[in-house]
Amino acid sequence: MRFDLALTLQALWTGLCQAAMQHYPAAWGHYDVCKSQVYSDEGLTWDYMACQPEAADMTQYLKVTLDPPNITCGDPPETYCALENPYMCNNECDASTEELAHPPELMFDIEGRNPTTFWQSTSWKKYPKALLVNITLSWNKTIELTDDIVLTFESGRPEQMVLEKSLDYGRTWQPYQFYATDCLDAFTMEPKTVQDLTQHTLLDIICTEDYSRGYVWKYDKTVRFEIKDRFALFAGPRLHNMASLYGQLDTTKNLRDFFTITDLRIRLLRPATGATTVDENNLSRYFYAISDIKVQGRCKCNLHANSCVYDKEKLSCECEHNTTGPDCGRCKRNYQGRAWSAGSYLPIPKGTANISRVCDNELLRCQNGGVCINNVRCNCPSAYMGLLCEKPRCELGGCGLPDSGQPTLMPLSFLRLLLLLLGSVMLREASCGPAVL
Ligand SMILES: [Ca+2]
Repeated sequence: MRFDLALTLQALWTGLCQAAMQHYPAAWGHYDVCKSQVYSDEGLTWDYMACQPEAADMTQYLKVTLDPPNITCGDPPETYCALENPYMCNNECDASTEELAHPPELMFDIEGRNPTTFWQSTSWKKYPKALLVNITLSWNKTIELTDDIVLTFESGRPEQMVLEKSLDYGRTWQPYQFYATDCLDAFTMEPKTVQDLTQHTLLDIICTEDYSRGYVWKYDKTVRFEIKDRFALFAGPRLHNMASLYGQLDTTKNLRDFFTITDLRIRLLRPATGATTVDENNLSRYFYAISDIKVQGRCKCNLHANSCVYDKEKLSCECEHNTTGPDCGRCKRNYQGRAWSAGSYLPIPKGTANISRVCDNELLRCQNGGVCINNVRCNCPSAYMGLLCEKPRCELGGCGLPDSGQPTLMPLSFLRLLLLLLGSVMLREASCGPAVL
């Protein structure tokens, strides 16, 4: 099942963009400014810096897909019982009644009011066959996670689940974390927590029992993937030393890729049962329900953009530094004097833009007597224009080369006569229209 919030998202994004467009003073390590004008020996020129968009709530820009597609409750309507009390059966799901429907988009709406809104699966009526649900979140864009992924369950938390990520738009998947009440039994993995990780084992994939034990509905409703605890291994407990983290991200591609995704997949493998045995006479007690999913991140722009736009249901970076592409992953046409490279967080605080060069003394020279300025522009003689001064500057009507054998431009007076004639014909055909002359 797919859903689409294009219109609302567009409005939200416009608001966000306006906020993002305001340039704040270059606070230490924020990388929010891509370039600034400076005076140098050659006059006013641009100083380029590494830059990245601000972190935002990324759930506004995703598409959600459920597998199997008909796993959402309510078609046909069903009544559910409470996990802790099989005789309390007042949870009704009916897809055709708005107040009783639990579609997937309710995992991404704004919470804070009571009662909560949530997506709910069908119950485990095919027990002992496993109740499996895949929830895939797709951005169709590389994004970098900046905060913990948090799932809030309305039901008991699942006894077994896996969080997976993709970096290639869903073609291949890697696990991010395993969750189980018994890691050994479920995945033959030793239970661990994020606190067991060190700088050297940060990329290890662990199974944790922290978020599966206990089925008390009112408490312990969240399942986390701890991004900040992992950042803290380099940046310190309160992330006060982000320079250290940025330095590591700069030099370690694996680490950078670890926090980068295009898709997330939540694989729900076994619902909460609250006991060692399943009550086969009351399978309406077992199901999944999720009220909220939080994913904070930013568009990956390779440190070449400080804003990202959402247009036609797609995020893309607003690239600077003569780069282009959804992730600013290549040089703009005519700006390929040097191979493309990502910007760098170093040196702190401004980083390095690693700008694609327009001109240099070896590969891409300014032509027709132009002079290369700071590798980013050619200072052209007055008779020439273009990036490399390759085009003669044309005066009005003066670019023709009458003796070259190519068709010559029509004289201006002849053109005007032709337009007059055309105009009078059109005026006869229609009573109103654009003025011709
Ligand atoms: Ca909700």
